[in-house]
Amino acid sequence: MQRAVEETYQQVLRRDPDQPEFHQALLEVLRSLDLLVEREPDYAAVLSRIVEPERVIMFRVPWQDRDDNIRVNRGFRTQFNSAIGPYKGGLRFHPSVNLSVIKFLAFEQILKNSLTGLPIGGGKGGSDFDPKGKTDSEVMRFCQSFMTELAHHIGPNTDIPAGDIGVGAREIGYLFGQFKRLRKAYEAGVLTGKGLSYGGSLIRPEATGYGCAYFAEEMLKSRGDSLDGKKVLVSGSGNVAQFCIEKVNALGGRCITMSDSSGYVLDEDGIDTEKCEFLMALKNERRGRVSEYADKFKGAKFVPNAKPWGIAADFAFPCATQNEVDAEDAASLVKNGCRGVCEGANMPSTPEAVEVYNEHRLMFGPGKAANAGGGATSALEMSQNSQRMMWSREDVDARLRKIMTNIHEAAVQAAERVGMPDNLLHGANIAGFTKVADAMMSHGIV
Ligand code: NDP
Ligand code: 2IT
Repeated sequence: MQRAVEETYQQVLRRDPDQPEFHQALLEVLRSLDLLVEREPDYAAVLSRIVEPERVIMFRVPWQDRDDNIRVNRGFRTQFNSAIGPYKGGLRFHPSVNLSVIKFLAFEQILKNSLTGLPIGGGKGGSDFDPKGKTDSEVMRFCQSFMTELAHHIGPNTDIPAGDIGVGAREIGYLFGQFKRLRKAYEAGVLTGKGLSYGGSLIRPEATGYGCAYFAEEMLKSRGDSLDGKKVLVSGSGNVAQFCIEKVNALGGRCITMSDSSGYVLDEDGIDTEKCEFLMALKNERRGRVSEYADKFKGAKFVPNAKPWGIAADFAFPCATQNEVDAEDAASLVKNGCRGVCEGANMPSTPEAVEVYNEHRLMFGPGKAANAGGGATSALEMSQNSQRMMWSREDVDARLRKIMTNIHEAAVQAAERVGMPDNLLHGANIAGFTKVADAMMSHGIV
């Protein structure tokens, strides 16, 4: 590694030795930036600043459960980089959330948001609160308490949160309601992923999953191929997975798996439109487990405590969570004929899994490029809020598709710039970084 790159990494390890997820995300990016700095050494000057968040906020979130017990969770918001726009990124509610997880996600978000071509910086937040098994009233009280503190730090021109794992339409509604009450003003652009009745954008719920399928279509197109007729594995069964399945189907593919933390479902007949509707109602309304899908549809089977990566298929879309595909899983994918992996989730492949993809020349769409459609459409929601207008479904979807095409193109070009054609991971890291770094250099040492 170039000296400046290595020193930057060592400094982070010394300062925050207990943040493995952040180290992993950072090292992956630094390996790409090493190629850039070797050719364009001026960029080295930005490294020590871009790895340090502009601000980290941690706070107590007290709330009362249904039996009047006092519960205390921890809230986070990492405002990582505002060089090209206000901090932007989701909120994750999951028991595994800690500062390392939030910093890895916020760091990824800087480069991802830059890739969209829209003026949004990078941030992420959340809590170790577990919405599973909680009543709507408990979730509402938690969201109100969380927002009571977070409201001091966000605004339509400073920091704009959205959803992520465990934060969907219900949570965004409660968070917005409390923000509006505290602020005594209607600042619609403070959150994205809002309901359509109060400032949401058409296609925002669909955007991450649709965008991921569009990105895979671009990767295949560059090789004269398409998703049409492809057998596809999907993991997860939440927001990203649901709309990824829907769009892959629409593009002629056949999705045969989904999963949650209890196991996976295999449906060789394909998760068609009707079954996808059942899945959405199961997950978004009844908040049940994927095993119920296998109870409902003949031919589908539920495999507990396992991941879907051992099933033979042409393409894989990991859409659940970080590090869900390891080297062994990657080897199974390869052995069973898989030709490409497109990441709906953030950092779902371990570095060792990515090595296996590269060794076997799989097409690889890294998360920060392939799942950027969510953040991009959030920025389109902000534009509509500023205009006090609402664009049509067709309009937003066409913009999303164009953005995904542009991201693919930018990653291809940046990969060529450092002599690594076809390596979209290096390409995405470098294309995302250079725009932010150029802005930081213009701003002086701040
Ligand atoms: P949801 O909460 O809607 O769904 C998450 C899914 O992943 C569920 O099926 C969940 O299963 C599963 N999952 C979560 N954590 C784990 C775990 N530790 N082990 C196994 N399975 C797990 O979240 P999203 O669909 O919004 O997010 C999925 C991924 O996509 C995340 O990595 C997120 O960061 C990323 N992403 C999301 C965007 C968005 O717009 N929502 C945008 C870009 C990326 P269970 O219910 O059992 O926990
Ligand atoms: O990881 C992500 O890009 C998100 N959770 C969505 C961020 C956003 O601001 O819509």
